[in-house]
Amino acid sequence: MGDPSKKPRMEDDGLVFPPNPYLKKQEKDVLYHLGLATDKDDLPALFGDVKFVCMGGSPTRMKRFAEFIGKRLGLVQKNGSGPKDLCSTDRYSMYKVGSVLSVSHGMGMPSISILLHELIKLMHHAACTDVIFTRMGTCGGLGLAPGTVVITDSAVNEMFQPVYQMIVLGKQVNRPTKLSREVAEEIRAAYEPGAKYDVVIGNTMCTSDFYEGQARIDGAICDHTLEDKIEYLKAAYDAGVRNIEMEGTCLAAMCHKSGIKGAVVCVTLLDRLLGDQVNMTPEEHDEWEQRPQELMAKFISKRLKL
Ligand code: R2B
Ligand code: URA
Repeated sequence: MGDPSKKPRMEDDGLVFPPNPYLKKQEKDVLYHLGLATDKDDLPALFGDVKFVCMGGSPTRMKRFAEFIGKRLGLVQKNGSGPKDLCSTDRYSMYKVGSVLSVSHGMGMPSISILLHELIKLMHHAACTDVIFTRMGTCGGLGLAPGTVVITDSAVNEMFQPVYQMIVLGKQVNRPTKLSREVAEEIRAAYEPGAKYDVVIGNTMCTSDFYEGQARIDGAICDHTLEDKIEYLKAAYDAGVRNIEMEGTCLAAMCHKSGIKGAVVCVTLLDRLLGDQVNMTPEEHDEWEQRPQELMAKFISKRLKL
C-alpha cells in the first residue's frame, strides 16, 4: 500500500491531513462503517484520484447520482452492470465514478459525523489532493417556492449561530462552521438561467430533529404553540436563514477543521412559513430531488473542463 506520509509535505500540496496526532501512531486503520481497512485494501489505488466527495441522505439517490454523473462524464460502464457499492457494510452506500465518490450519509448529524470521520481518513490514506466535500439534499424552505435550490452561505445551529456543538469527554465543544464561499459561488455559476427553478445562496439552519427541533406542530409531541412556531421561523428568516435541514453544521465544521472545502446544496420541499406537512406528489419529489444533482453535475463538468 502507498504511504502518503512519505510524500513531501508542501504548504499547498492539497493533501488531506486529519487533525489527529494519534493517527500517525496507528499501525493500521479500520474504517469500520465503510468496511475498508489500510492493511487489506489498497486505498491509494482504489481512491487516489477522487476529487469530489458528493454525499446525500439516501442510498438510492446516491446510486442514481453515480449513474447520472457517469453518463454526464462519459464514464458509463460498457457491460451496463451499473456502479458497484464499495461499502462492504450496509451502514452506508458508496459508488465511485472517475474522480467522483457518491456516498449516502443517512439522516442527521450523528450519522453524517461517523461517515465524515471515515471519509476524511479515507482521503488521507488514499493520498487524495484538492478534494471538495458536498452534501446534496432536501430541506424545508423559508419564504421560497417549493423546488427552489439553496446553496448554503453560513450553516447555523438552532440559535442561528455558525457553530457545530457536540459533547466530548462530558464537555460541550463548539466548532466553527465554515464552508467554501468560492465553491458556493462556483456552484451557483453552474446554474443556467431559464431552468425551471431558482437557485439562491442563504443561511441554512441545521437541527437535531425533524419535528419539534424544526418548530413543527405536526409531530407526536408538541409543547409549543402555532404562534411560537411562526415567531421562531420569522426570527430565523430575519437572521438570514432560508432553509432548514439536519446535517449542514456538522459537515461545515468537520470539513473546516480538516482543511477541506465544503458545500451544501439542498432543494426545498415546502415553505415552512406556510405549513409543516411534506406532501408534494411523488413525481414532484423525484424531479426536485434531482435539482441539486443536476447543479453539482454541471459544476463538476465545468471543473473538469468537460
Ligand atoms: C433533510 O431531509 C432529512 C429529513 O427528512 C434529513 O436528512 C435532512 O437533512
Ligand atoms: N428535510 C428537513 O430536514 N426538513 C424539512 O422540512 C424537509 C426536509
